[in-house]
Amino acid sequence: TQLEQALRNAIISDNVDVHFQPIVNLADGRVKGFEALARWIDPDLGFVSPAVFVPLAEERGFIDMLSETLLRKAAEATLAWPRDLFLSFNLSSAQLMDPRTTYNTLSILNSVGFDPRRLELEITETAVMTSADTAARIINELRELGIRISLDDFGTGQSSLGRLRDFTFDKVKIDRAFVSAIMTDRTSEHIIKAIVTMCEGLDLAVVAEGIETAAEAKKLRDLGCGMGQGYYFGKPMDQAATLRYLHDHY
Ligand code: G
Ligand code: G
Ligand code: MN
Ligand code: NA
Repeated sequence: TQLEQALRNAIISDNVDVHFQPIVNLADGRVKGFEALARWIDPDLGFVSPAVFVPLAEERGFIDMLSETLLRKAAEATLAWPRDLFLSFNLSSAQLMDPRTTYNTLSILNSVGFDPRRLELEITETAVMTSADTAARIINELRELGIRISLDDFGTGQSSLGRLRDFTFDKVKIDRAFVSAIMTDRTSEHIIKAIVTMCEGLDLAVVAEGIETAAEAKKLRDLGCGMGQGYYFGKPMDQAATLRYLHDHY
C-alpha cells in the first residue's frame, strides 16, 4: 500500500524520529527518565500516529527494522543526558515473540555504547499473553542483561493480575484511564490505591500515566505512587527541547 511504502522509505531515509516524554519523581518533581515515542511526519500524508504505523510495520513484517532504527536513535540521544537518567522504550508485541529480540537489542546497545542498565522496555499485557513461553524466555534474557521491564497500560488488558505472577517485571505503569478519572471517581481512586499497595509488596516501581493537572499529581503522590508521567510535567519533545527541559528540571 501507499502508506506502507511511505513508511519503508521514511525508515530508510532516516525520517522517522523519536521524541521524549519526562517521567518524574512525584515527591519532588525531579525528572528520573524519559519515554521514547516514535514520531513521523510524511511530506504528503502529514502526521501519522505510531498507533497506526507501528501496527502496520508489525503486520507487514518490518517492525524489527523500524524498532532497531528507533532504539538506536533513542539510545544515541540518551548519551547526551545525565548518566543516572533512564530511557524507557516501547517493545512491540511481535518483538516479544521473536527469539532474535535479545540479541538484536544487545547489538544496538553495544554499538551505541549504551549501558543496558539504563534501559527499560515497556511491554503490554496483550503482548505477554499471545505467546507466553517465548515472551517469558525473552523477558528473562533481557533482565539478565540488566535491562528492566515495565508492564505498560496496566489495568486495561485481560487478567492483569495473573501477568504479575507468570512473568517477572520491574515496574508497572498505571493506565491513564484510571488516572484521568481519579478526581471524580472514587472507584478509580481505590483501584490505584490497591495497585500501589500491591506493587509495594511485590517490590515493583509504579508510574502513573497521563497526569494532566497539579491536583492529579498531588492526589497520586498522596496515594503513595512513586513516579508520574503526563502533559502536566511535559509533552513528548524532540532532543533539543529535551535538553532544555533537563536544564530546568534535573
Ligand atoms: O505518543 P502516542 O500517542 O502517539 O503513541 C501512540 C501509541 O504508539 C502508544 O501506544 C505507544 O506505546 C505507541 N508507540 C509510540 N512509540 C513507539 C515505539 O517506538 N515503538 C512501539 N512499539 N510503540 C510505540
Ligand atoms: O501506550 P503508551 O502508554 O506507551 O502510550 C503513551 C501515550 O500517551 C502516548 O501516545 C503519549 O503521547 C500519550 N500521553 C502521554 N501523556 C499524556 C497525557 O497527559 N494525556 C494524554 N491524553 N495522553 C498522554
Ligand atoms: Mn508506553
Ligand atoms: Na501506557
